[in-house]
Amino acid sequence: MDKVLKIGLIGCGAIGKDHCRRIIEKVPGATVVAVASNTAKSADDLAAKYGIRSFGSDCNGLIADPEVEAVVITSIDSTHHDYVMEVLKHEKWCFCEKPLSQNAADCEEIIARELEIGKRLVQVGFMRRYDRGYAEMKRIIDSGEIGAPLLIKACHRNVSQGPGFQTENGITNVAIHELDICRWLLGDEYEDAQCVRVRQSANSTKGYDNPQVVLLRTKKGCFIDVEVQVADGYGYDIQCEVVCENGTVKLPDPYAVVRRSRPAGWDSLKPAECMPIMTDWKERFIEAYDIELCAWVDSVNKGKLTGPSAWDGYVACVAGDALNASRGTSQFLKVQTIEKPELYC
Ligand code: ISE
Repeated sequence: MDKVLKIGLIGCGAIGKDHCRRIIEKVPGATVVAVASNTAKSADDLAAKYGIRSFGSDCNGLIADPEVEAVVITSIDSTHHDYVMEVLKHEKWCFCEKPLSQNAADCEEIIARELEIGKRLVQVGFMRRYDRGYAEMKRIIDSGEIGAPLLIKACHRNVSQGPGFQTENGITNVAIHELDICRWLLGDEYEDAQCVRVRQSANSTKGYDNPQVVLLRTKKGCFIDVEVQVADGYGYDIQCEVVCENGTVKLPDPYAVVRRSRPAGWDSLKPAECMPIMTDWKERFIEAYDIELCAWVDSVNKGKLTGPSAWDGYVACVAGDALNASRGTSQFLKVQTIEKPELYC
């Protein structure tokens, strides 16, 4: 019989529930055997739904349990580092949702522990690398057909944020996706970074900056500009265009089919109402999440991780730290990493 990887899942909020369903219903070669969460009730409810074990709020107990071979971490961002370190204490496989940690220093601890073990055990949930649109953009850029990449113009817009959201989270929780995907698309590393506060939207009444503009320069001299709106009030809108020497590549909208007809009430519709726009971020990259977890399980079952590493999680956090430190300084700050260990080359 084929191997079935037994997974324990920590964090039973929106993405936790989604990944639990995904693994049980869609991912071959794996199942979820146990769940735990900061709030015991959400773990109990999810466990009851699938008839699996609940560890309530005992997340470390779940990690230590002998039946659990791999751990998926989908808890709140500030808990990621500690749970990853706990999983590494038991030398188990770990899939950690982005961000790997809240800052670069915490990521360095994770890297040091992996180096001690001598094996990659951690994968970070940068699911955009598994999205067909981004993958096709990368294929075209890497083919060299349209020349060398020069610039990236991107935007990341969310409808709204929950309580407790802070300006810094616009980088560590939201723009972190761009910090990973831009270096992946360009095959380049960051030189320096600057976060610019611009005119604030009328939706910015909750005490955090909105929008913020993220500027990055790479070692090869590419320039990246990302508009980050964490409360745009209209939709989950992700855009990315890479300008190359002899052409451009642009991320397609998720609705690839463009309807050209007159729906009922057409005359009274404003143009903006004609084009559907998603509001739930879990839907926008739904296929990428499926492919990502299938690829992770496949690589774990083969004994060698291939997806975004602790190093990738670290580089994104180093850039994030530089951006947060640069806010209000009007200066580009160096994105200074430690030397890349052989394990991640
Ligand atoms: C959200 O917190 C996420 O985790 C998603 O991955 C991201 O795409 C979204 O913009 C964030 O708000």
